[in-house]
Amino acid sequence: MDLNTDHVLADLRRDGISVHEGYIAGGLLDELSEEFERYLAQEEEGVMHVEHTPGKAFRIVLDDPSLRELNLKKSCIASAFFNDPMKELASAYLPGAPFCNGLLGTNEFRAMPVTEVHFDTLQCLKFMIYLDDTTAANGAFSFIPGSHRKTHAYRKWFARLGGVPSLIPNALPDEHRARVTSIEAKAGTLIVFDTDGLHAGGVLKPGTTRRVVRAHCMARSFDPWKLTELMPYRIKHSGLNPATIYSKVFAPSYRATQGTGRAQGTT
Ligand SMILES: O=C(O)CCC(=O)C(=O)O
Ligand SMILES: [Fe+2]
Repeated sequence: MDLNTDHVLADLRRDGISVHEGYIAGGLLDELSEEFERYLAQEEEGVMHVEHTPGKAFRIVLDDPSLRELNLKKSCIASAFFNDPMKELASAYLPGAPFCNGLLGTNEFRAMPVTEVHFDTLQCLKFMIYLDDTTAANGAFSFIPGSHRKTHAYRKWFARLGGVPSLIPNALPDEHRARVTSIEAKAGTLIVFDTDGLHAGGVLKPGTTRRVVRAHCMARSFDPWKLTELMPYRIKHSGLNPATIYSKVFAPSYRATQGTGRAQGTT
């Protein structure tokens, strides 16, 4: 579990993504996999099942102090994410963001897209580990390197103009899937990414499965300008909101994500 934080930071700033094959190896990978199956089969204290359309998912609770303490003692999945290099990385990349307040395990087995091409409505730094060898055939995570910069500017102006951050149009029509690069890699690979980069869970071929664990650190959102803060609620939530008009001009092909909470950055 070696991570050179300077290199990862440089990758993240340039591309929005950094990939590390062999991050988890050998016995530890087997332990993570066994624990994953246990949690998927049954909830226990501090571990809850959550809705996940292309398959099944569980959440390891880390945002409650006592459950966090319990999970850091008993869960090797939680411990794989809670370490000093990841903490250091998160605080350098997203200063002030709480460290890994969410941790999710997902098992996809339906032959359908895991997600649309999107950026998360709330910006996060995510750490994702493949538990299986993963290729485009079984829904590999995919990403457009460098796309985080445009989203960041779009998000900043949207918020300043009075847009409701969780309502920012954030998904692209399916023809944009041709633009994403599939991250095909072995079990035990760590992918660190800025969710402002355009990304998608791939499309599973019939009969394939994919298992992934991931943790997220959510950035603080931009503050709106004083004047837009005073906007009446009805205008804020209508097509007259200056942010909505801006979005139509700046990012005309974007629309709101349908489906998973992950696209909202909340899981
Ligand atoms: O599961 C995937 O491959 C994509 C997930 C995603 O969109 C996210 O974690 O923000
Ligand atoms: Fe996402």
